[in-house]
Amino acid sequence: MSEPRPAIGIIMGSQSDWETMKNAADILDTLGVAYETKIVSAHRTPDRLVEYAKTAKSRGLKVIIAGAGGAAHLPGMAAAMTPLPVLGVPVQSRALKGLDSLLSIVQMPGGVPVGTLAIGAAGAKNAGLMAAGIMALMDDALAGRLDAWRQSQTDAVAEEPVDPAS
Ligand code: RP5
Repeated sequence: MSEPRPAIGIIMGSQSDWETMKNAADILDTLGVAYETKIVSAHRTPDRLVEYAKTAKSRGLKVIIAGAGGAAHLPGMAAAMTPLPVLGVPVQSRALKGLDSLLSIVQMPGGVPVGTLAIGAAGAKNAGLMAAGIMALMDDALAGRLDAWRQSQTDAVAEEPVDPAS
């Protein structure tokens, strides 16, 4: 049996972004959503970015998760070249702790949207959850898995705090 065609594209500006972006991939694995991953740099591989963004929809992708750090132009440039929803993840930079990444991604001009998540691992995880939520609108089985995951997260929260193990 062939693998399901990926509906989610996870792209990132550098290999160094993978530690963060893996959090998006991990939650999609947990929820059973097929995805593809690719390093696409707006600055170092601009032709790869153009090819990726312009063919994303015709290749069957439904949502793009784009993570980058510093002068993080990848999500915005991808959004400029595809009608698909683009979720932007600001990767935590060494110099400015990701504030530069956040501002680079979030301040898009009206007309070219990027749904911007939190800086770092939480943002990547939530981008994966949001992408799954979008796909769940068209997939009842996935909607059920997402509901179950959310319930297990709720169930895992204790009523009272305990002292950490010494
Ligand atoms: C950005 O520059 C990447 O998204 C990465 O977050 C940052 C640093 O890249 P490397 O110098 O680690 O390759 O393009």
